[in-house]
Amino acid sequence: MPIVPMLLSRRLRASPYEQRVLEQGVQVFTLYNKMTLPIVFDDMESDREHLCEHVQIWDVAAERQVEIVGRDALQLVELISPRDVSRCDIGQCMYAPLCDENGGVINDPIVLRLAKDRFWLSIADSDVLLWVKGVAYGRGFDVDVFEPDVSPLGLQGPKADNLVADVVGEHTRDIKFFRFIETTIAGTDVLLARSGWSGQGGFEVYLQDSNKGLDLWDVFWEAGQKYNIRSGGPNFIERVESGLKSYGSDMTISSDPFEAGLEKFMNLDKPAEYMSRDALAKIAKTGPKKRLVNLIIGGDKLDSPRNTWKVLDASDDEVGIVTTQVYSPKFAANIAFAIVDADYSSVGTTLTVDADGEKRAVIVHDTQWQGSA
Ligand code: THG
Repeated sequence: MPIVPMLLSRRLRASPYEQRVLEQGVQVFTLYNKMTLPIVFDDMESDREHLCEHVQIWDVAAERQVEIVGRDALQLVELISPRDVSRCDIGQCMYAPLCDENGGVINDPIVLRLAKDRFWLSIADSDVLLWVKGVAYGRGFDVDVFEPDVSPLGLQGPKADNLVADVVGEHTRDIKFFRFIETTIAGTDVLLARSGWSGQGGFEVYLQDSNKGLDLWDVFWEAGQKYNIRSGGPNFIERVESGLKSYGSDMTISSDPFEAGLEKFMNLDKPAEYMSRDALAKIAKTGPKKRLVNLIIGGDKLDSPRNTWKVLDASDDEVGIVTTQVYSPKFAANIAFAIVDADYSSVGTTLTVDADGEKRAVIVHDTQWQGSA
């Protein structure tokens, strides 16, 4: 896998945890919301193994927040998402796709409701702030929309519960999935949510003062020694095994949310106005033209996550593209996500991919990777 160095200039925005991440010997960063996002420390496979057994501390400050606050805040969040955000309690997180007037997916954030009229969109990698500001201005809404000084820190893995209970208190074991509390850790006010971009469970701590980043890190790092804590990051192998899709790779503004498999996170009949209503109603009737599917790719172990391979039918016509691909030690197989024409999306469909000139057999698999081990 080719690894290229990145120059950490001021233009590439720094995380408040960066000093620790560098001290911990980060091997690979990716770029996310114009920030560095550390993703590999030891190597992808051993990072994955450790994540599934212990607890890791993740610098996910690049998951930026877009704050929407003011009298019309709910109306604005409703307008930009097909999910019924009016049902989101204060203290609740909701995974809610943002869709434009054509039904295109703008982003797939976690929405946090901090107060009746105050929300954070915890965004994936696309420019949400400017779009939301434009919508708010165009509609004359009474809201402020801005990027607050908030930097999430992830604690992921099976021992995250014990670690957070030790640091914050036993009551944190009762925080339900996608709920958060307000608390103080290392002398700084944070939100503590049960969430995170792995299938291994854990928490996300939303730091609200970047001057306190290293203090917050150190508290968990020291308390985590007895749990064999290590630095980590969203793991490319584990996330595909767990079925987590990444905006920019597995869906883009050209995807509709049906194609992207986000039906579960939409309420097309919600009472509030939303700008994608007509477009999504149309697609709901005909069904999407394409679908994001799981694929098993035959042949040698894959060693590059770059996603440019075409999916071909029996006559070598292009019927899709691979969006993410990786070798999974757990399933002893090359596992992948691909966007294919809906006609070729049912489980068991056999196709091929053009793997940089080499043809490989592929099969559409179910979304849980059942029976692939
Ligand atoms: N945490 C925070 N912000 C984020 C992410 C995160 N912003 C960017 C990106 N990740 C947003 N995308 C997702 C996608 C999936 C999930 C979370 C954020 C997720 N999905 C669960 C699943 O698919 O199993 C469950 C979703 C649900 O049931 O509501 O967790 O990770 N702060």
